[in-house]
Amino acid sequence: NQDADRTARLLGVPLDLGANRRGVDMGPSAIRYADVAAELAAAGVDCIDDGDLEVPRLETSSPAPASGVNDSDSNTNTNSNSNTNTNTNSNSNSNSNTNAKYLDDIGGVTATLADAVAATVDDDTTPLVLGGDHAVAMGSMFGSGRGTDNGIGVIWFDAHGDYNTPATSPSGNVHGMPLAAAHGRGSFADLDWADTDAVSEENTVLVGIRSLDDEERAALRESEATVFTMREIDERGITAVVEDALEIATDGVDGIHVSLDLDWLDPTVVPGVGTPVRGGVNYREAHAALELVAERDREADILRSMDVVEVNPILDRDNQTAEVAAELAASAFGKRIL
Ligand code: 5AB
Ligand code: MN
Ligand code: MN
Ligand code: MN
Repeated sequence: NQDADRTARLLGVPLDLGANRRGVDMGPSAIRYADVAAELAAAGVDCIDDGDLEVPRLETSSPAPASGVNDSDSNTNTNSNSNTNTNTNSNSNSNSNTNAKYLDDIGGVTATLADAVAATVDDDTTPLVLGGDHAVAMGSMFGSGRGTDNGIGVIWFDAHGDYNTPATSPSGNVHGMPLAAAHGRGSFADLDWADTDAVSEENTVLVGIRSLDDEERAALRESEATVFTMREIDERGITAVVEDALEIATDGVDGIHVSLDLDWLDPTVVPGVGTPVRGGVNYREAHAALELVAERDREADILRSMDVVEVNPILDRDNQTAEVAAELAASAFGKRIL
């Protein structure tokens, strides 16, 4: 056991409405089954498990926005919050969100999660959000950055940029949009649950990217975010790249959110992801990266919140992707070999 003085709060969010296939809703269970609590204990971290948020189920939700034209009764789910109807002016932008499936339901989950994350951070406890698809990161970021003077930095470990908007998305899947939402891009600027002040764009760093859609690439190029693709990792090595990412993400903000999409790793290491892309980081590189986060945190107390997302047990083999998720979270929270 090690001498960290951190308390982690597990917040499970079994959301799959943001992804294009079933299975990631079982991620929180699989990560718990992989004994994330014991992994965290080995890092010297006390762990409180708050269980799972209630989320609308795919079977009882409609992909079209409740605010869409002539579709005012589509949002019939009893779990969705009353604040999910985001377009108060139904004529101005009711069409711009129609290519974001289940956006109203996802907005309700986001708002609930953001409140839980903000309360956890206020309590000097570190939220570890267990996804669920990557849309949950909106709630993590909005809650983590709430009330900060300068917003928070973000390190986004992912194969993908997740920088589409409803207008640019080729799939309509919201898990490809959370970082664009955090920066208030496109129609996300009009949604009342999307807190565009929570995250500082210039303190946003994407690491390990290897799959971008055309409009998404253009949006990222003109954004203030820093993108380290796999090519930079190939050339300079994972530690140099992550050191730079930490420098940029922490500069002038109160702390950072670390968002770990398991498809960041190579699919040979993590078969249980819904959108695998060849050519990702290997097991040791992933640990090195998250151990550097912990090292910087020991020096300067930078880690405000983290999420581990996109674990799909249906596609996994022997729960190994969930195990990797649990181990990497523990590394970020300070687990050391010596
Ligand atoms: B993930 C794609 N860019 O927008 C899209 O797994 C994939 O959270 C998004 O990174 C992948 O649908 C979302 C083609
Ligand atoms: Mn991804
Ligand atoms: Mn992602
Ligand atoms: Mn995915």
